[in-house]
Amino acid sequence: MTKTALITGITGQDGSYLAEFLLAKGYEVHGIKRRASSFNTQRIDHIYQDPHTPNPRMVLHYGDLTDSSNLTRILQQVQPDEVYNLGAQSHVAVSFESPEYTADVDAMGTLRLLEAIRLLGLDKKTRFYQASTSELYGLVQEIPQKETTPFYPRSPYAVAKLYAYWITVNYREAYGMYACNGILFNHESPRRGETFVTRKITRGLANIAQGLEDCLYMGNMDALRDWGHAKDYVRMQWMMLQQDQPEDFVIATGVQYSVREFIRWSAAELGITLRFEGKGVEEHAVVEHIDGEGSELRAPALKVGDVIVRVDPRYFRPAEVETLLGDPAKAKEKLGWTPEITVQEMCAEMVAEDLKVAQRHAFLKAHGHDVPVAVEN
Ligand code: NDP
Ligand code: GDR
Repeated sequence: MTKTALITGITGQDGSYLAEFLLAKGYEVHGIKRRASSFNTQRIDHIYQDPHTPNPRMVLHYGDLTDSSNLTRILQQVQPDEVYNLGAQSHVAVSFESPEYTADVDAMGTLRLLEAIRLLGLDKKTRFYQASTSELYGLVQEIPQKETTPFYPRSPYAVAKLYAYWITVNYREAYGMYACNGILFNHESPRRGETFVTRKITRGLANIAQGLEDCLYMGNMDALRDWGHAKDYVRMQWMMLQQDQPEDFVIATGVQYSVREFIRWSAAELGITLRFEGKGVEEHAVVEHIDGEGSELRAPALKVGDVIVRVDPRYFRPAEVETLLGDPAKAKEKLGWTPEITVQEMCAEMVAEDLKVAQRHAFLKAHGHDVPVAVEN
């Protein structure tokens, strides 16, 4: 029997990898996309199926997590075996600027979905995955963090996700629903949104190396994160819904690095050795050495002594999460899950992808065309 899945947030990083994964497993995949004034389906265009084809296995529905009636209608129509609630205002810094909207989507949106499943009588059929987050640990109470570590959220985003975490647990306990939380630590990929720190770095440095930008402006480079690859993490999202009993799991690699280290690796992928100088807001990174081999292709715009990374306090957060390190032992023991892609391999993949785009843009610019490289980040 073909299984049917509904993914909120299908147009996002995880949604796109999860949709690919489920299609490969033979699922019929439905996704909710938001109406936007321009196309917002770039991450899933390669798996899009024309609705005119007979029995398409991937179907998109317009919708929004702030709209109960819309969610109810889609659930009623799709009757999914599995719901993956990945939709969210997912940017921590932005949540300080739009706290109420973040709460509406991330907290209330989760409640709306769970309640719609229940009221439609799908609670015994439909399994529910909630995209919970290591941000719940915030001001960490224990190192490394595991399923039993107390939460201490540090942003409107994390507080909203705390509600979503507990309402998922509550619907499981109160109504016997198969509902579970994946407490996922940071995961990245070439499809990562451009304003999250890893992608901002790989894209920014690739652009600088190609002469499209001058300098990368960073916030807190001391922050420590446990970074994995999104492909490994969506596999685990699916595994969590295939167990006999619903349970919550931490998904992490168990190693952490600083933002500064990620900058160093990214630069190294471009053949550049950086030297960090100065302290606090004065800190900056200087090009110390350029690897001769292939440098005319990778970093033609750079020379030794260029300052290409600086600090801009604009990117400091009102309350920071300084350190996150997950303990994925339960996922390994109970589900046999281990990450297959290291953070260094992921960094190399991200730089390679961003370099290709930057090289294309540099070529166009050299031939007199406008290229839209700058973003507000
Ligand atoms: P993205 O920001 O890449 O994707 C978020 C998705 O949610 C997009 O499809 C977005 O649509 C959609 N969305 C935003 N607002 C709404 C709304 N009001 N109604 C419906 N959909 C909406 O996030 P990721 O793929 O990285 O993360 C997926 C989930 O996992 C999120 O819930 C995130 O909070 C959580 N998470 C992520 C981690 C990570 O490191 N990536 C770690 C732990 C948890 P659009 O494309 O139109 O903007
Ligand atoms: P995070 O990811 O807040 O952990 O949330 P992000 O990549 O935005 O930040 C990671 C760390 O890097 C520091 N940082 C900067 N961050 C950004 N975005 N831009 C900068 O210029 C910059 N300079 C330093 C941050 O302060 C932070 O400490 C992500 C999101 O995907 C959430 O949805 C998810 O829940 C968590 O990961 C786990």
